[in-house]
Amino acid sequence: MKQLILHHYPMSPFAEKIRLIFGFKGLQWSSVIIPNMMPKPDLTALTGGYRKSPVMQIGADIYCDTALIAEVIEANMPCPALYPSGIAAASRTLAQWADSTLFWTAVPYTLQPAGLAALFEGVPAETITAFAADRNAFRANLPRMRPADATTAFTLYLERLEEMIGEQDFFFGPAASIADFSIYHSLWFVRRGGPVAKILDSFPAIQAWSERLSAFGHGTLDKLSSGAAISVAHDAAAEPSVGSSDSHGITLGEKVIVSATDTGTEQIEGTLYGAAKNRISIAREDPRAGQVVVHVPRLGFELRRAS
Ligand SMILES: N[C@@H](CCC(=O)N[C@@H](CS)C(=O)NCC(=O)O)C(=O)O
Repeated sequence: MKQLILHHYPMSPFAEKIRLIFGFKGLQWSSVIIPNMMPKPDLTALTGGYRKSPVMQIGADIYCDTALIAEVIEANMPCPALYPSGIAAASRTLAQWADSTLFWTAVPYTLQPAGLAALFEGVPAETITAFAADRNAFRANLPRMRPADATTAFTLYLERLEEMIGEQDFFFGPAASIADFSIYHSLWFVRRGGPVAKILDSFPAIQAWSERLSAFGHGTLDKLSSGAAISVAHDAAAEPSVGSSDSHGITLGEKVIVSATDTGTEQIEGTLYGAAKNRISIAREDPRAGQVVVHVPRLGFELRRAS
């Protein structure tokens, strides 16, 4: 299998989702640590602007968003399955809810003053101020949830999840699926919040399930510098285009812009290289990375002509 490179940082919940999927699949991967706030010049040399964590790189192919990254990992290593037959659609749908609604409830729940103090213990005040300003811009499109509302909603979600898991090993029965990994990373983040993590003590089925998930580990990894990852892209050729099943009336080769619609909406500009049912691929030229192809999922991204 080709070298899998993950651009991420330790405290990133969405990165934890992918690190654990690497463990689940028993994969070997290369770890590039990126900054946890802007600027991220070596990451955006590869992505053309996309700034979120994580990003997966295979040669000159750059995969954004964990929904797509998980699909690409599955295509490279189908067993054990992330989308087991019979529960594939249900697990994708629950995963989408967890990556959006559950995550954006767990974050304001955790970042109330007591959780914030635990997460940023020992961090200089000016770094915390810079981080807060970065995240205010990052999530400007989303409504703000106050701590009391976040606590109420998060408690209700945990009660539902506890009931859903019941006696089962995983959310859809004896086999893990993408839903488990998507639910896990939000709770993993809450667990880092010191006193606010106590909320999880009241949910024994979730606790037991969390331990099953974390036992997958992170696979085997080696460290790579961001400069070396750029060289890997520079020296590789991207995979052939997936062709076009475009619904936007844009033909391959036209100049386009894609961007996420929820958070981190920085634009990626290039030419349309591929337009599959669930994936958009954009070719772009970077002074350092050379010709790269950036892939984003359809869901959660918008595509438009550059002019
Ligand atoms: N939908 C994205 C969400 C990724 C995301 O929001 N990641 C967070 C970190 S866990 C992020 O990028 N925050 C801003 C940053 O790290 O600069 C995905 O599934 O990959």
